[in-house]
Amino acid sequence: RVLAAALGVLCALTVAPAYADNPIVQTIYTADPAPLVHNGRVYLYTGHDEDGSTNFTMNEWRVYSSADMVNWTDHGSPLNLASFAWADANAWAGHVIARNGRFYWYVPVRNRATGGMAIGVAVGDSPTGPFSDALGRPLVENGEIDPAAFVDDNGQAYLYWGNPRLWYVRLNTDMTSFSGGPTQIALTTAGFGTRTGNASRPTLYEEAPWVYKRNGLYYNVFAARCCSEFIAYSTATGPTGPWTYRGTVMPTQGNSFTNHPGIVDFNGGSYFFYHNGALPGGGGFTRSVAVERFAYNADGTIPTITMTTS
Ligand code: FUB
Repeated sequence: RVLAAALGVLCALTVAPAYADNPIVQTIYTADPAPLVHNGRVYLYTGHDEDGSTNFTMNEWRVYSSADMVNWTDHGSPLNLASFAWADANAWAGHVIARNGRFYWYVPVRNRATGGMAIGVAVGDSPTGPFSDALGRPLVENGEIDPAAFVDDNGQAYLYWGNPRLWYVRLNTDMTSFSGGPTQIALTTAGFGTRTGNASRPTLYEEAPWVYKRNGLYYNVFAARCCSEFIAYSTATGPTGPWTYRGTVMPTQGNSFTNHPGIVDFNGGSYFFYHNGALPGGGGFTRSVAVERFAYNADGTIPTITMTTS
């Protein structure tokens, strides 16, 4: 019996997956996760909700990394508002992508000159920086937010963003310029679900697109229906659609009126990053980034994922 018990413990130690507690960061409030897998590590880029915020008080972005999804290293804040001389507020949801040995960090910030939200891009030679403003001006500006970049198998890169609309541009290979103008993705109910009670926003799409390709299928995972947001997704056979609405990824849950998705595959598992208000003092403006491991269904659909807090 002693041997059996010992074997049981050994099996449990060997087989049971170990994960860090949620939220991932428990010393400050973090929001808007954007994971990147690079050279055997997951790099997690986040925003920073400052303590006691009663609105979005966000002045910097932060980086964490892990080789095992259990132990996370804090790399501090290699990018902040002051990095963009032309910006004066709103260090909101960004996205980092690697290309040609460089790292491009797309961020929405307020343009001091216009007072509107614009998308800037910083570049660095390592996933933890240092990063600097690549252009000294916005990459694109139309008052909308939440950039997400994607490089297709043929090398064509895209930048998606938008709230209330959804846009893309074709990025050039330098990743800091684009060809053609910003193009709107048609927000149809077939593509993005049906929202009731809001005539100006008939579909569920709100913000925070996260676009990737898996087994030949393009996924657009997004924050749906402010202001008790849930995470939903659409799929397409091409990077610009037409999109087909596929349903809920993460239902409304947790103590935050926003949520924000990020998905990566790492070491044989799939991971869904999000945020909620789970830390003490947490809420809509004091959020925390968390992660759940999940498995795609056999047909490629994403299962419904619920939040845990520990
Ligand atoms: O963090 C500020 C804004 O809240 C983000 O840009 C949105 O995605 C929402 O999470």
